[in-house]
Order: sequence, then C-alpha cells, then structure tokens
Amino acid sequence: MADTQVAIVGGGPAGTLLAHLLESHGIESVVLERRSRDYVLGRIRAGVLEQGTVDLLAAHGLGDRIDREGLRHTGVNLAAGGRVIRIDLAARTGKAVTIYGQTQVQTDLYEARDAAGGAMVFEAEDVALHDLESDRPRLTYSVGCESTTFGADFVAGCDGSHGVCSSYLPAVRRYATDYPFGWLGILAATPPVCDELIYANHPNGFALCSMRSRQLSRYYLQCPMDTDLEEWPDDRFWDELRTRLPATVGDNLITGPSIERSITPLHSLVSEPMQVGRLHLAGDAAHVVPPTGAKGLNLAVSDVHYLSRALAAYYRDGSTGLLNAYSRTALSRVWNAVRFSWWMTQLMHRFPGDGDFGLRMQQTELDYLATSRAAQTAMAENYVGLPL
Ligand code: RFL
Ligand code: PHB
Repeated sequence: MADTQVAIVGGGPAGTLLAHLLESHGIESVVLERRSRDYVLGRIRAGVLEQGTVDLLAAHGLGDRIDREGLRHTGVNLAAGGRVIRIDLAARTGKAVTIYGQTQVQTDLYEARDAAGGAMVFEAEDVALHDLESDRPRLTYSVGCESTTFGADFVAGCDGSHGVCSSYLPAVRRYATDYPFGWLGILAATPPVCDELIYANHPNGFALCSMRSRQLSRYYLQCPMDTDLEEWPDDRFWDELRTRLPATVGDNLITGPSIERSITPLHSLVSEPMQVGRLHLAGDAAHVVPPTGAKGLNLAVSDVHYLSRALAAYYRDGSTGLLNAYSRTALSRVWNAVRFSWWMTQLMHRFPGDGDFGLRMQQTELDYLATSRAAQTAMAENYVGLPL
C-alpha cells in the first residue's frame, strides 16, 4: 500500500465522514475497517440527527436523501405520571431534529467514498500504530494472510469504543460512569405510535418510542444488565411497552413481529486529551454517552468537523494552531453533550436503590419542565444540538 496523508482507523460514521471532508479539501486518506461493509451497514444504532449535523452533511453534498427521506421533528415529548409534556423545539430554538438512521447515513457515506474512488480496506485485522511521536507514523494491518505496512502524516483514531487507537494515548485521563441498566431495543415494520419521539418515565422503568420512517418503528425499554433476550419474546415486549406509556398513547400502539432486537449497556466515558503526537481520536473512540440524549453520532460528526478543519489548515499553509487546539475545541462540545445525556438519563430512568427522594426529584424536575419556558429552552437547545 502506498503512503497516504491521513490514515483513518475505523470505517464507521466518524471515519468515513472524515475521509469525505478531507477529500473536499484535496487531502488524501485511507480508511481501515475491521468489519465487512455489510456488517457495518447492518448495525442498527442512532436515529436522531441534530440540525447542525444535517446542515454539515448537506454542505458536503450528502443532503439529498436526507431531504427526501428524513423526517423533520419540531418537537419531542416527555411522558410521566400519565401526562405528556411536549417540548416545542422549533418555538424554543428555531431549530429541529431530523429522523434519519445511522444505517442510512453510513450508506450515503460509503456511496460518496465509492464515487470519489476513496481508499477503504474492509476486514483489516490487527491494525497497529508505530512511531506516533515522529513526523512519519506507520501502520500495519493484515487482510487474510497478507500483512501490509504504510506510512502517513497523521493517524485519525475513529475506531469506536472497542477500538485500539485509544490505547496509544499513554497519559490519557478517563472519566467514566456506568449506569446500572441497559436498553432492550426492537425494530418493527409498524407505523410509529406517535408522529414525534416519546421518552417515558414509568415505575417499571424508562421507555422510548422512536422511528426510522413512517412505516418503521424503533422502541426501547430500560432493562436490568443481565437481561436475556430469549426471555423477551415480542408479545412480552409490546405488553411492557404499553404498560410504560400513558394510556392515551399505549392504546394506539400498533404491534407486529420484530425485525431486530438488541440490548445496549449505558455508559458515559470521556478520554482527555483526545490527541497525542500525530494521533487524533474522534467519535466513540474518545467518548461514549448513554443514548438517552441522542448525542453519540452527532458528536462523532462535530469531532471530525473540527479535525478536518485543522488538517485542512495544516496542509494549506503549515499552520498547527487548530491541530494543537483540536482536543480542547472538541472536548468543550463533548462535555456539554455528556452532561446533557447524563441529565436526561437521570431524569427518565428508574435507578435501583433510588428511594422516594430520587423519585420526588424527578417529578419536581418534570413539573418544572412542564411549566417553565426557561427550562424548556435549556432542554430544547441541547436536544437540537449546541452550535459547532
Ligand atoms: P462506530 O460507529 O463504533 O465505528 C467505529 C468503527 O471502527 C471499527 N473498528 C476498527 N477498525 C479497524 N481496526 C480496529 N481495531 C477497529 N476497532 C473497531 C468498528 O468495526 C466500527 O465500524 O464509532 P463512530 O464512527 O465514532 O460513530 C459513533 C456512533 O456510532 C455512536 O455514537 C452512535 O451510534 C450512538 N447512538 C446514537 N447517537 C446519536 O447521535 N443519536 C442517536 O439517536 C443514537 N442512538 C446510539 C443510539 C447507539 C446505540 N448503541 C447500539 C450503542 C442508539 C443505540 C442503541
Ligand atoms: C433511536 O431512534 O434509535 C433513538 C432515538 C433517540 C434516542 C436514542 C435512540 O435518544
């Protein structure tokens, strides 16, 4: 393999969008992805794009399908104690979110890489980084029995929360917390129960009604960490979901066979700093948030926006100011999203061992959100995404 300017480890949204943004600045890159293309495209994950994410994708030629197929939501709902509090995102912020699945984002990105003839290596195993403190790092990897070495000016670690790149940051400090539950999620080819998302707080635990399209629903239930999927046949899932929703919503639930089921643990994690020498981390490789605030994919997008801008400045005139400031710039947005995701998780879930005091705090906060325009604005501006 010939040397390249930027070697990108990980071909998820962070890695492939970075390759695409670099290309628009005339910077060459190679993406190394451990899995097959179909495997990456088959992972059902995020569904909510912030307005800034949609604008950025559109500004780089990736907006057409989002325009046609994305669902623009101007509000989001919090349900608790039988009532539904609608947060009017458009009225409070002038912005909205767009429902458009990560699978669709990834498809658009792979198609854009194909059209540009961008180098992507799938099923790249044993990726290792060398000489990161020099000005010519090298990477090694293998596909099947064939091993390859190549050099790059920079390495972007976009290999997610189970990747290898973060282990190359020796002096990194990790701030982390685990939540004592997970989310049991299903995808079903049924019309969504509501035109907008509903986050529900119920004595049995949290529930979320989301969607991918007008014919495809995505629902989640808070579940204990040791939950066995086998013990949750579809009927049990639907019954429990109906129980956790206000009757006015649950009565309209249209059920059907699930087409995907999964359990996701919930964590918050931030690695600080996000760079060492010529290695820069982006996306889940550097930070993980619980999905409650719908922030993970959006943070991956903002990281690579900052990183591509910094690399573009370097290749334009040799300036290193933005590159040196990358970690600081990205982290200030990351910490805000970590705080918001933690806050929404605290507000909407049942925490084992939380007594009456915890419940009254949640009820009081929800009452405040129901009645205070200031509280609604604070939630809305975080949900639609803080400015880049
Ligand atoms: P990814 O998507 O994990 O991609 C990393 C890629 O790196 C590859 N890889 C390696 N490649 C080469 N060598 C190695 N050693 C490698 N190790 C790993 C992996 O195979 C993979 O392809 O990270 P990236 O690109 O940073 O993107 C982050 C997002 O995927 C993630 O934050 C979101 O999915 C989180 N998320 C949500 N985010 C939102 O913004 N809105 C949402 O509504 C939302 N909902 C969710 C979510 C995540 C969920 N799960 C399953 C964790 C809902 C769920 C249930
Ligand atoms: C989803 O549709 O998968 C989804 C939506 C909102 C969230 C998390 C996940 O907060």
